[in-house]
Amino acid sequence: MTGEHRHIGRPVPPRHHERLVRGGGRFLADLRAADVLHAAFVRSPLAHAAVAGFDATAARRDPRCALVLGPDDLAGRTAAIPTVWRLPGQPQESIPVAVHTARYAGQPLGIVVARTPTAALDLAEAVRLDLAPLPPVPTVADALAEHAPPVVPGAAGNEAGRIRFGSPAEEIAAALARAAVVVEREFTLPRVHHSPLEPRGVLAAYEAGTGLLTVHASSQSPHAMRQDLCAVLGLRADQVRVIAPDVGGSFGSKVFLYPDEAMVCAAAVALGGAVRWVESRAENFTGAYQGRAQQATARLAVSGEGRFLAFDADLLADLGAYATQAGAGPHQVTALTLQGPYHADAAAATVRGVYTTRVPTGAYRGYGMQEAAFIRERLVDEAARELGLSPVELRLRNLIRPQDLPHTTHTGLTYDSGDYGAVLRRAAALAERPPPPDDPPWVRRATAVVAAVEISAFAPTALLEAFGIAWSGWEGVRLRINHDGTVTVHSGVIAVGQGIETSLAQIAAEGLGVPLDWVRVELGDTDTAPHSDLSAQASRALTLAGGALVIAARQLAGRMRALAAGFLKAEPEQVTLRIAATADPSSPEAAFHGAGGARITWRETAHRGYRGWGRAHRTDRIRLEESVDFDPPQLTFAHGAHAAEVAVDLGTGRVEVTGYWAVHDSGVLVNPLIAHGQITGGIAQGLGQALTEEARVDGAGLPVTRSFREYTLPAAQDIPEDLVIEHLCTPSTVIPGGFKGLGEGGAILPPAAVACAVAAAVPEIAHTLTSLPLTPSRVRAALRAAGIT
Ligand code: SMO
Repeated sequence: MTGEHRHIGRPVPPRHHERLVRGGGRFLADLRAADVLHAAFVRSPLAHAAVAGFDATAARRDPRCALVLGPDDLAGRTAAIPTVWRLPGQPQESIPVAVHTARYAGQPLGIVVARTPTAALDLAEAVRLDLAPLPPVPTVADALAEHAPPVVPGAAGNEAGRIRFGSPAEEIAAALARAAVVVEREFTLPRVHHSPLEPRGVLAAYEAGTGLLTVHASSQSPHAMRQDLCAVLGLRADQVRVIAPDVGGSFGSKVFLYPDEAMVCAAAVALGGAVRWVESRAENFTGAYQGRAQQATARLAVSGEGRFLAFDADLLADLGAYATQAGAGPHQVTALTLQGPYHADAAAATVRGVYTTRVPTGAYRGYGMQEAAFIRERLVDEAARELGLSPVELRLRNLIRPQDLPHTTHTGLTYDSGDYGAVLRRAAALAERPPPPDDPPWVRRATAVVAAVEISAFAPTALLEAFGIAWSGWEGVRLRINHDGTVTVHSGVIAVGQGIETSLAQIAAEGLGVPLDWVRVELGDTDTAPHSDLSAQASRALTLAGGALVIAARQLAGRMRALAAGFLKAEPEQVTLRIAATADPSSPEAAFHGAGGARITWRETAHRGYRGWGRAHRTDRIRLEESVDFDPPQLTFAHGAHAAEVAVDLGTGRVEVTGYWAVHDSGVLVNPLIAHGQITGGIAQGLGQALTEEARVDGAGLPVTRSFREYTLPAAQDIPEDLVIEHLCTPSTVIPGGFKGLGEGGAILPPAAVACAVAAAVPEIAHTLTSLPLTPSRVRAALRAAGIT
């Protein structure tokens, strides 16, 4: 609009920062509620057992007890939670809330509601469970062993189903046959915890008089939660309102309704009152869904000239005891993105979902793309070693070039725009530096560069339909100029600490040509937000809600101008809008100007519009509100290259990341500060998975990692001081505004970058670097086996 109000691209401090830092956050535990009761769960202490008895007599007799619901009570009050993305042949189509067989340690079997949180915990302990133990099936190998105990009825051999994506088998076979080099390796990406700062939590209040259930939840997808709650509790959509207050991180662990969350809501309905549950960290470690959990046998075929002939993988997905609502979704995305940013004559992957007696797995930041990048980039590295080529050179030879775009991969993904070579070369150049002169002889140091694409704008509804996902992919926004000229944005995406409210405000302010502080962004309430099935996940919020907002702001700016032109008795093109940066909407410094010094302030225009005074003029519609739904024509692909420098201590096996350089193309950046924060956070999480994180159980299937004592997250001192992030920008060709995603990008590449750098530092153990995390003990074992230490 006017040149004074360029907001897109400005590093505006995110709106939530100061409020949260000053303690002004309103997280689930902070919400006030009258007469609220407190919930605790009776959880299975065993990994696998028939629940023969659930005796709550003592608990119910206690005066502090308000309600106990055991498996039989829940069976009468709840239906199962529906799934939305199933594997072909998957026998289990929903997740029961009422269970009579425990299939993982920590599984909720019943709920106790009492006057205080402590009383609820006491009374939950007073419930006497009669469990008949069944054999645990803690690993995929156990599950696939001959005569393995069945986990899920109807799942032959504990297989949930399988699916194959990509080139026909004959093409893969032919490529393997004509290859000069075929590298095949086995990979393990262990289960990991999301570890959000704020664990899960629900505050559910039911009013018997009105029949309304209001649920506050630490959720990243309130509309999805409402749909699931309706299905589980048999309520109508107009009876259920879900609100996400401040959410302290989610990373994929708060996408779906969990059985324990459903129980809290069922208890509120049963009591006709308010019930709160705030998850403890220990419960989060055992009861929240986990990420990754993939094993792969994968191969890369390369010609003598170093041309990629085929990528091929057999992926085993540890689904845990139930296929969650998206089931093997992340693993399917691994299969879809295995080819990454490279040309290849053929590419394919098969996914087999496997049930084990562990907590279910699901979405985690990067959603299968981190796994794909690790497998692919390690294979490329190993092939380079066998061919005697530099790994960077081999990558550059095969990267898809800008002139090849748009390019459709063997799995049917169409990359829209980017310069993969420029990004890789830039990362390599940034990482180039002489080794420090003072490295002791027991330290080996090296650098590696790796590359990946990041699916964003997930997803065109037609694509979801093609994948059999029972969801819509579009995102809607409602943009309103209020009667006083201020601006309100409603969207179904939500803020989980990623700063989306600031980015959307910038897009609206720029589109309307107004100062940023006139714009308020309202998110997270199903009563007021446009419907959104997918909300804040899959690097999609900015591309889809932002894209919709670009369109809405353009339309509304035009309407406002036409309205002002009517009042000024001029044609819209003859009218100019001038707003001083610090003006408020009623200031003469914020006005439309016509001919001969005529002007009308922004506020007066809105005010008259609301009164209908413009109706006599050329504008036939003067509602100062726009609702736009945006369903993208195709996915858009962000991409990036990361370089890691590591120092490997040959004595202890410790890997230190001494330098890290990330170059991303996330299209048009709305807010570089937010982009920097997102990429930094993603890298930190990815480094944790590279070096320390693994959710473990013992032989009986009982969780060993139950706190941050046993489960090590990277701390500030583990993040290299030399962390450099740069952006090269190729605007998306499919998203209005040219935006691409960046929420997951930072997390996709660190494990690949670190493992490839360790391989470069200690080539003698390169072939073993296929399992994460690269803990000192694992690296030292490899060093010892290679006779180095
Ligand atoms: S793994 Mo995400 O929250 O799409």
